[in-house]
Amino acid sequence: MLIKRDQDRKLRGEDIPSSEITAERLYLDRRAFIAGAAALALAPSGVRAESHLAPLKATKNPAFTLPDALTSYKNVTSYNNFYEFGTNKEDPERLQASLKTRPWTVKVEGLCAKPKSFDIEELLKFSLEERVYRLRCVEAWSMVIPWIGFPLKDLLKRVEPTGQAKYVEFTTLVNPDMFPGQKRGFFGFSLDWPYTEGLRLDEAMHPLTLMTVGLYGQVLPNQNGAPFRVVVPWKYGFKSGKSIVKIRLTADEPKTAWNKAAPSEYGFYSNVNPQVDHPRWSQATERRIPEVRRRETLMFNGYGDQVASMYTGMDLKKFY
Ligand SMILES: Nc1nc2c(c(=O)[nH]1)N[C@H]1C(S)=C(S)[C@@H](COP(=O)(O)O)O[C@H]1N2
Ligand SMILES: [Mo]
Repeated sequence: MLIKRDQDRKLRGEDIPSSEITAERLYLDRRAFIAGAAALALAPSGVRAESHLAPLKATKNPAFTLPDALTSYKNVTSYNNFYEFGTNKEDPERLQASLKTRPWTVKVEGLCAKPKSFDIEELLKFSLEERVYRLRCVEAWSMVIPWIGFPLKDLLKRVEPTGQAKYVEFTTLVNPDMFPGQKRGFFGFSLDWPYTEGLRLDEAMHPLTLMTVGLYGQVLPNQNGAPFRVVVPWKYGFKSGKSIVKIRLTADEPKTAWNKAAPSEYGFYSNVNPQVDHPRWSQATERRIPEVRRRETLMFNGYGDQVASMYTGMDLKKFY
């Protein structure tokens, strides 16, 4: 997030030729046509290469749709922040193949009566929904993504948090063989691995907080945080930790990777707030990838009706 130099260059070059039909188009076609096969038959060969991931069935949840146009599959999967692969937006797509998502276990532990390790196959059997959410990066760009997942509360309830549990900590995999950015001697900006993030327990239990396993009708692409990634749509994107291996219930506010790296720039709460600028740039507006024009950033990323009450009485300039 500290490095912005590639953004404009990358964005300008990113327009998709109209001749190229993306997985997004395929996805929309699938919805539009009863015969999905017809859409596949019409697609040029390039499409199949882009949508090789396993399809994932999920029930569309009509309570979580948006009037906004979806960001293209191409943009969602080629303009990423995933510093385990490097700091450039194109690094995650370019280097993603080294991440192996099987076998994969997620430990849910800490202050709970029934700590448990969940195999990824077990997590895929949770009741999966499709929800369209905005994701607003702290760098002042945003996307609109059809995620597939289930509310985190469904998982937390299974382990029965104790009365002492006040926070939830998320930990991303550490494995330098899979993540070049974690290698010793990696040349470039590096975080203190593992990437950790955290939420207050009420935020974690909020129905909007989604544990995701897919997007655009398929399993998560590696670059988007496969195989298991949290999505917190009213907070800046960095709160949505990728490739999660541990979820821990704690009494104290967890340390978070970006807060450790630059405490004056990235706080624990990190709610999207157009009124509180980042020390080095405004948060009042944003660019919807791949647009150039700016639009106004909405308080809590547009989810204020659902989440504002959790912060009643808090000074959001202080708890940024
Ligand atoms: N483990 C890990 N999770 C991460 C990041 C990261 O570098 N490592 N980047 C964050 C940031 S800054 C953003 S904006 C989103 C980007 O998600 P996307 O690439 O799927 O759009 O992932 C977040 N989760
Ligand atoms: Mo971000």
